[in-house]
Amino acid sequence: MFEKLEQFATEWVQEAELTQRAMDALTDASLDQEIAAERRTLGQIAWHLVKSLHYMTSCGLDFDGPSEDQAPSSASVIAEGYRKISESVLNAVMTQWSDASLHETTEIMGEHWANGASLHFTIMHQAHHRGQMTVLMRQAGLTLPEIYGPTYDTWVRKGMAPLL
Ligand code: NI
Repeated sequence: MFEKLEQFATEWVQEAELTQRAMDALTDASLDQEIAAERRTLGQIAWHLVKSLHYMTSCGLDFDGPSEDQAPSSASVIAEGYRKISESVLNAVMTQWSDASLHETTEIMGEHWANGASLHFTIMHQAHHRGQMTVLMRQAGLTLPEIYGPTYDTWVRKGMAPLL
């Protein structure tokens, strides 16, 4: 639950930067990497992150999002889509809401959610799917960006034994 717009802005800028790193590391060929046969692919999860930010419009914010439901086959289109909407959601929150708006509630699937809680959920949801992405990215043979700390590749690059 965020109580103040500035708290959200600070956290969002950091989290969006980490997510953008993952998005920018995608390649077209990697997008077809599946969780399991006939289940979501890396491209679909990445696109879900782009699309799902637009759910915040159901809490009264007004900003544009991509209309395509199907995940694009271009990694750069997905990465640019994320760059755009992650800035749009921040801009909408900061210009259309006040600290008081964060305490106002919206009914979401029969539950009353404070807007500040919805924003927090958005960040947690993003971290969840970003974690799924990095596993699939590894399976697709990509070099992973650092998210909350060094990766296997970081240790190798530094000439150190990778931590288990
Ligand atoms: Ni989801």
